[in-house]
Amino acid sequence: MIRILKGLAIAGLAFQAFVTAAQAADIKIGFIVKQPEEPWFQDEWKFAEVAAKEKGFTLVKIGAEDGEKVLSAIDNLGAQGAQGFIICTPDVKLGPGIVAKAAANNLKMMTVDDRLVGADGKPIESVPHMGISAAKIGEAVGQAIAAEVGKRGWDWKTVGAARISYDQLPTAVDRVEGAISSLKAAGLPAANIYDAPQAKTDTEAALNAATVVLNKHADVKHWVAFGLNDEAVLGAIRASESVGIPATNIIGVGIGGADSAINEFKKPMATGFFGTVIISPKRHGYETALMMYDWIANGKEPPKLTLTAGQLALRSDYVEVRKSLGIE
Ligand code: FCA
Repeated sequence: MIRILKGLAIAGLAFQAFVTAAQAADIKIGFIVKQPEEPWFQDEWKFAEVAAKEKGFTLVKIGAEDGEKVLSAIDNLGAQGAQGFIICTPDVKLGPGIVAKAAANNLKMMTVDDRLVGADGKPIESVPHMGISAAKIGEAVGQAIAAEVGKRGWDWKTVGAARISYDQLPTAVDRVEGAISSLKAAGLPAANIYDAPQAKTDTEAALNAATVVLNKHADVKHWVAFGLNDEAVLGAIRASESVGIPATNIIGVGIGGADSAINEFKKPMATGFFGTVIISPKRHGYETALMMYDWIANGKEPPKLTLTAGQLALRSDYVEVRKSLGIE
């Protein structure tokens, strides 16, 4: 009798495993990103793929650089029989439209990196979100710059700050304002901060924005630069090179830590790109994909808000920092 019961129990377990595997195979999750060519987003996708392999679901990666592409991507996911998606939208103001599109297609959704805003300009709190601790990370950027300004013995009065900005994106504002608060606390006069608004969040747009500011203030001797991400700061550094500012006269610290930053550190001669705050594409890609899977497969809704931390890495110590984070 016991043996029969045991046999039944084992058969039951096997059946359960079979059902779970079959369910996972039917699960399809979209991962929509605003800038597919950016290494950060490539990494997010890579880690989401790890989750897909681990759980056996299908991941559909879609690049959507504008609102029209986002809306058709969501329709497309619906038509393909997906059950949910994760999105970093090209424009957070599309929030209500994206939420409505997801509902019309009966898709669960969560956001990553950039949080949707509603018609009232406030974050849409009903949509689960994973972002970075933007203000804190920005403060770390500012502190790293300030420490180096001190080491180089610059007088704050002679320092110009290039604020590479993308103010339509709240996380971008939080990041640069965090940096500014640290820099001001260290002694940077508010009048020395020059806004360089970028039209897009890539290196080229940042280069264009920074060039205008550097040319306009050609009398400034020492520069510091910060922005939304590594691309923004790299744009400022490329601009400084093109107008003839020596690498020793500019200190830029980015946010990200993906290939764009690491390749810069690997250059034989130090550039003005002094450091980056490394953030985690593994958490943002792998964890969001797992959360979405768990929501679809087990009805477990993701937390409404998850904020991830960053870790400063400099050209001089990035290898060790990456090792300590388990990246290298
Ligand atoms: C935003 C930026 C990306 C990355 C991400 C965490 O989406 O555009 O470069 O920093 O936040």
